[in-house]
Amino acid sequence: MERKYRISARQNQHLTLKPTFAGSGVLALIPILSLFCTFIIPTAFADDSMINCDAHNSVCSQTIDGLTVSLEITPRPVKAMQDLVFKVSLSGNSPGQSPHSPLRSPYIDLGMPAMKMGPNRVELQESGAGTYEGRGVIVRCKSGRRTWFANVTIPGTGELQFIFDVIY
Ligand SMILES: [Cu+2]
Repeated sequence: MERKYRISARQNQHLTLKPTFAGSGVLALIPILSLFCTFIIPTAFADDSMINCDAHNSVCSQTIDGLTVSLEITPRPVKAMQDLVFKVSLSGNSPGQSPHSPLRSPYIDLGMPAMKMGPNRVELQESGAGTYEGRGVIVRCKSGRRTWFANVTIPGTGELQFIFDVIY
């Protein structure tokens, strides 16, 4: 099965996925998402000055309304075109109590600063007390820019944006 995939990947020159990704549903989105990368807003620049999260080396945290929201992306370093696990942890206020008990699980929208990107939402599932996990893929942008954001929405509380560098 794996060998068969490898052969077909070689035949399709544009297919850059490694065989280990076979079977991952999110990868089906890559060809679609890649199309949006071409829509660059010309005035956009200095993306890296916006970086507020060293996702390659650490868990990143921000606070909103007394709630500490941590984002961890694995495996590290964070690479494009790879199946990634996004883990969001809520602490500070009891996650199970009002007003910070999410009406539904938090979710993440991936995108690039000042670029018009296609929708790329990572749905998170509760994996423990105050922790939520989901899988997603960051595509390789044709512009060559490597600054991406993860916009974390906590339903009923608000949104936080983690901006980080991605390896291509
Ligand atoms: Cu892009």
